[in-house]
Amino acid sequence: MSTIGKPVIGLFAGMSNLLGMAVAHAAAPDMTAEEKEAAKKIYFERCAGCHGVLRKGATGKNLEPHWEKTEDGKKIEGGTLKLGTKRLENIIAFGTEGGMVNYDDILTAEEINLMARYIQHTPDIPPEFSLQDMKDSWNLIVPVERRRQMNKVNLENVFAITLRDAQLWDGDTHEIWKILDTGYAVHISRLSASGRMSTPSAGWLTTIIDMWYPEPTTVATVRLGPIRSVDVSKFKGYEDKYLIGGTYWPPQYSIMDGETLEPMKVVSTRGQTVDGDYHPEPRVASIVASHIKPEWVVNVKETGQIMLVDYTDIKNLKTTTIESAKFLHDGGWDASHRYFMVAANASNKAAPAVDTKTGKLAALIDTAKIRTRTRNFVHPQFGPVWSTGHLGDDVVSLISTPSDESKYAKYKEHNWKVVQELKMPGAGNLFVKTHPKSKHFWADAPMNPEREVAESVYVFDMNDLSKAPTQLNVAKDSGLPESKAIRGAVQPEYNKAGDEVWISSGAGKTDQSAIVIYDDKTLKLKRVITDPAVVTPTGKFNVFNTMNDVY
Ligand code: DHE
Repeated sequence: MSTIGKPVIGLFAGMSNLLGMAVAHAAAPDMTAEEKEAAKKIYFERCAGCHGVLRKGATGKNLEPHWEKTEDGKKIEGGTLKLGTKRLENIIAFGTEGGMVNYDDILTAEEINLMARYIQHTPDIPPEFSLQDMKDSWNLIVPVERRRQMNKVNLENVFAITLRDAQLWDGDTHEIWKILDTGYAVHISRLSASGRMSTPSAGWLTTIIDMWYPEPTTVATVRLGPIRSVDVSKFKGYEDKYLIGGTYWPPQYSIMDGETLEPMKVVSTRGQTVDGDYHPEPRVASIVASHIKPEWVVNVKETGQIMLVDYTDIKNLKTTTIESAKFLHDGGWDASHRYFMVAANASNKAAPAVDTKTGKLAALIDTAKIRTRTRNFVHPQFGPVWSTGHLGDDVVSLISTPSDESKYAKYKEHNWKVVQELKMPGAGNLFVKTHPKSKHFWADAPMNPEREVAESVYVFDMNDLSKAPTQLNVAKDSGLPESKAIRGAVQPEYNKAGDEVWISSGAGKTDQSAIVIYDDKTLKLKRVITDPAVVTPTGKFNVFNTMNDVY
């Protein structure tokens, strides 16, 4: 069954795609060259992440001028041309119940009209980016032999926080250690196997920040493309030898030297989906490094193929490709670090779990919801479980996972089944978190349309998971005045000791944001950080927890 839309003007559109040029559809509204340039920039910065560069859809809907697909044996068609400018303006401005967020507080009315017209035209195709392009962009600022430890900071309790540019916080003192310009649109930060070097994934620029210096220092940079995930080689004997980065455009992953970022290899992810259809833009979603093998798990979003990339011989790269489910996103390890479960967002029916020991698909778990990300803990009744929240439903699902430990053998009958659903006050969850030393399980809901829900986090008691969660209104606890835009509470993250939890509370660019810290045992407010430098914080990555995949 093909779910990929087809261009309305067949051969002509196809040829223009090959030539890398955009062709206006006859019925698309007129635009000047300047308007198109401005719209193209907004599209790549704001829309491509969900809808895809070629607009074929993933987390968001297909936005081609015209598409056709077959569902349950029936041919259906649609497209932006059919929706027209007025309807598109409304969708962009006010969002939809399907999960599209409103942009009326981000874009001006003129920009909304511009975008509504632009997406009725054939998609623009950005240029490719080769190994040579990467090599040309590579900048080794501090050679490896000149790097030495020059501070006594407790590096394992540093937090890398995503703002417009990366920030590093001393987790012991709660003070900003350094704000670094790491390029536009930082997403996540990953830590080297040693925990000394932090690599934020940003717009086009990938950076290594070395924390050995009196102040964290950028030691190398390279341009790869708009990137969502990076990781290092973590297996014994290969610690920090290589770094891998996966891009949304061009659809490929790149392997670099882990300490200098010297580009070594680029591998395209273009190819067939699990249904056998060719996809021109299968983007690299999450990447994780195995602790038990010299391998990375690379999740390719649109094709639903999970690649196990063996990094022992980069020149003769061995890859195992596992068929799973389409629209892979983010995931998490089980407690043993043998199984990796990944969300298959728009497939909406199965969450693939990979057995990295055997290199095979272990299960496709039926959860019938839109999953977000997974965390693991030991359930009092069901033993080891994965947990995953949902963007589109008001529950957190707990899924039983196998274990090699004999004490958990009695839970075998539950393995790969949803054993419990924890009730949330509404949908809109993005992140859940716990810690091996904690008895609490935290879930946010920043995408919920209700202010009260979106601005709060919900804490479950793991001794009695049938109890309703405790609501902590993070925006109120921040003490900041009510902002026009909702001050969503985002991504709980533990410190190394597992006794405090940091939460981002941010609204618009011009509103003061906060990092709100709670005591995990008492759930009492511990500290609010409202430094003016804290602007729209999102992800927070504790060095120890990130380098060891503790969650
Ligand atoms: Fe993320 C993880 C992709 C929007 C905050 N996000 C990830 C990962 C992927 C991804 C593939 C997994 C990386 C890994 O672990 O290897 N995110 C995307 C998107 O495609 C999407 C929908 C749109 C986009 O253009 O990026 C998107 N993400 C967002 C946001 O709007 C968030 C809330 C804030 C932001 O980006 O400004 C956001 N994503 C995060 C965070 C993580 C993440 C905080 C890591 C969480 C963790 O606990 O590990």
